[in-house]
Amino acid sequence: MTSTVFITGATSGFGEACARRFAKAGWSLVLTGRREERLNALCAELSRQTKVLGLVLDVRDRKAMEAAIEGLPPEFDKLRGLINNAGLALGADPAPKCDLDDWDIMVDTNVKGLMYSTRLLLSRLIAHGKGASIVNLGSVAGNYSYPGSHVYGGTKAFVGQFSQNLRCDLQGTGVRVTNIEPGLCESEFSLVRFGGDKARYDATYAGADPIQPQDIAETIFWVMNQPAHININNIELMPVSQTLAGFAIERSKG
Ligand code: NDP
Ligand code: 8X3
Repeated sequence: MTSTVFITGATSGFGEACARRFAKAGWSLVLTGRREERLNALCAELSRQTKVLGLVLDVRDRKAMEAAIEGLPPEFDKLRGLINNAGLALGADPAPKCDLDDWDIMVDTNVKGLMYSTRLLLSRLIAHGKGASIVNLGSVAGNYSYPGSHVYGGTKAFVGQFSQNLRCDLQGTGVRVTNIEPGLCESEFSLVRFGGDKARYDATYAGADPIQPQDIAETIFWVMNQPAHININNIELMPVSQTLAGFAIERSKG
């Protein structure tokens, strides 16, 4: 039987790369995102390779998520995989300068949106049983602190702990849970974070040979295709050019 994967945030970056990778391997796809034109274009392209359903969805909209998932057509409702990828950072200013609306959006998307898709799709993954997988997109920002990470890093720490906790509750179902924790990756992530500032986006990646979305897609594909008795708990990956920042010390001038 063909395997089906549900990917949140497939209109760019990791989600789009995952859609291409899984399509190449013949998986059926349920792809979501808010940008309808992009979603339609991707679905049209990949439908030449495999079965694809596009759902224009904002993961923060619980009612819309409930309706869309309840209404999944029969050929897409038997899921083997869920990739909880939709997410974003907004701003990198120090906390006292931040806009509280940006903090709300990060929590609503990275925490609550991920909660909704997980809870609403769990019964379908459990019905598949052995070999089913949930892959969550955490981040190194959930493990280490850096200036300007505050709420973004906090949401990714939630993803890490939620992933571990889910595993406990899914014991005996065969459903696996993995937290992927990347460092610097080149995608629209930084364009979104810096409010469309292209110069800042370019500076973020300049000379850093960052991880590419295709690298993350290969990692996720590998995780989900491990033998059914193996759970990859988490994978933290960084470009070779990036290391941990180290401790910061404020020194008196006197
Ligand atoms: P992109 O900005 O390229 O992609 C983000 C995707 O999420 C888009 O498809 C976007 O679609 C979707 N999305 C955002 N908000 C919503 C929403 N409210 N409802 C539905 N979809 C939404 O970034 P990446 O591919 O790099 O990021 C993917 C994930 O990986 C995120 O969770 C991010 O935090 C995480 N990550 C990224 C890293 C990086 O350096 N790039 C490193 C570590 C983790 P649309 O706008 O059409 O809705
Ligand atoms: C994105 C990675 O290092 O920009 O999650 O926080 S980082």
